[in-house]
Amino acid sequence: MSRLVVVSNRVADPARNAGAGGLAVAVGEALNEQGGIWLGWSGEVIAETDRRLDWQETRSGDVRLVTTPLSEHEYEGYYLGYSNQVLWPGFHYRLDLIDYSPEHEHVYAQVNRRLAQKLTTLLEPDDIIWVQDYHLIPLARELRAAGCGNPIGYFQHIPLPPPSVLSGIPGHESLMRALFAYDVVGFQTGTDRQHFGEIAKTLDPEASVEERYMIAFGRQSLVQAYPIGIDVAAFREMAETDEAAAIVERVRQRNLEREQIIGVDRLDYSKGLPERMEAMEKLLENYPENWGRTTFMQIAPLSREQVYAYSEIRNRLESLSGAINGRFSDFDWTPIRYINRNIPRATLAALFRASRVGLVTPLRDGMNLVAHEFVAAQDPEDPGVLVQSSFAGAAEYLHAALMVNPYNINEMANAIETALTMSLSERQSRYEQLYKSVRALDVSHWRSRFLQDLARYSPGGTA
Ligand code: ADQ
Repeated sequence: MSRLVVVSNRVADPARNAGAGGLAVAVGEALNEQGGIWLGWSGEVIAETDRRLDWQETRSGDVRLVTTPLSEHEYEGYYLGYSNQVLWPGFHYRLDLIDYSPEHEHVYAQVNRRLAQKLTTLLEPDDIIWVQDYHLIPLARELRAAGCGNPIGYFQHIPLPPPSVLSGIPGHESLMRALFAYDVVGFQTGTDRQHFGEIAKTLDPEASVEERYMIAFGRQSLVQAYPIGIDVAAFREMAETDEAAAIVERVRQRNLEREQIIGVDRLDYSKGLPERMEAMEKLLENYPENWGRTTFMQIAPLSREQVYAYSEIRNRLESLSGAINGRFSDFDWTPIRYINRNIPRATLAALFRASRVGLVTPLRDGMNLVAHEFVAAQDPEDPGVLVQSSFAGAAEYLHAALMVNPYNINEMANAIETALTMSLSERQSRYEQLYKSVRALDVSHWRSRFLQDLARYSPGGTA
């Protein structure tokens, strides 16, 4: 079997993945099965002059973890700058939040070159290379320039906007051209793939877009939607342990006869958190029967705190939750519990199970794995209801959720009320359909579909 080489912004130890989510588990398991290399940033940031800019290598079973720290300059330009102040907002349709500097774009390209240079010293002829996400779009182009003929695949975890929005991202042309250096390009949804076809045609009038392949800039790539999911059985098991049952019981006792609504998101402006709090306020205004009877728990660990847009949204949420609690709380009831901490995954699973409603209402999201986790954690006999934004990638796959427009606060409040008052039989029937959808998207399918296509559709492959 060929070795698998994964390149991602951050590297995790696959042997210590028990508590981790999404990407780390999916990629770690593939590496454990196939053996190979995982290359990327160690997470350390060091001074320019520090000699430790060198690479470090550790082993985890059959997997070599090859990591480098970033210099302060690289961290600033590649990570905080171009990746997270240009590509992240731009790909999430937030051109208004782009903060661009040509120097940052230059450093982004330099870091990609540095990673590619290291990788070329490690590669063997039949290695298969799988690159993850928007931090590393130019990597294949750099590898090709260095003479690498191995199969290289790219998966984008975040959305891809249509050409009219994408064209606002400084450097977009070069990035889109760079994607055609990959043999396989994967997106989360059919919509993202369709946008890529439109973009290819906009940028290259000779481009051809077919059902499986696209040709542009003189190269052909296999381009497909490979929706990511979670390890459904593992998450469900976590929600069904005795420890989980004890947490569910504790939540129920604390809440007395009250229903819990839950939201779990990194604190990011793409997740629609202020709108969600406003919807809670509207629910209490329009349906006062929920006073004293419903609590909303929002868990939102802080992320990317050095970026201004993130401190701004944090301030906004603190003042919103404070204002709503000030307005509606009583001596024995607080409508919003707002928590900025990371919570162990087993506890999250139990909290999902203890909740009557799950709010997954991003303004834009590649997939959103919390939607999958909420469903996987439910008690089939007495399941909660998923309220889901139609702008989450998950909306393309999880049809039995209550679908909402996260910009329409009234509509969201009404959907929450519908969820809170839904009959047991409707909850069960929606849950059954949702559980089927979540199972069909299990992360093992994502991984094997992508890697099979990459192995088949490669220079020496059979496609
Ligand atoms: P994210 O934007 O991070 O991922 P998401 O898919 O929701 O978004 O995954 C977040 C993960 O973090 C979930 O597994 C969740 O349980 C966990 N998490 C969130 N808050 C937590 C907390 N307080 N404590 C512990 N765990 C917490 C990006 C894209 C998404 C895409 C994924 C996978 O933005 O659109 O679905 O990658 O491709």
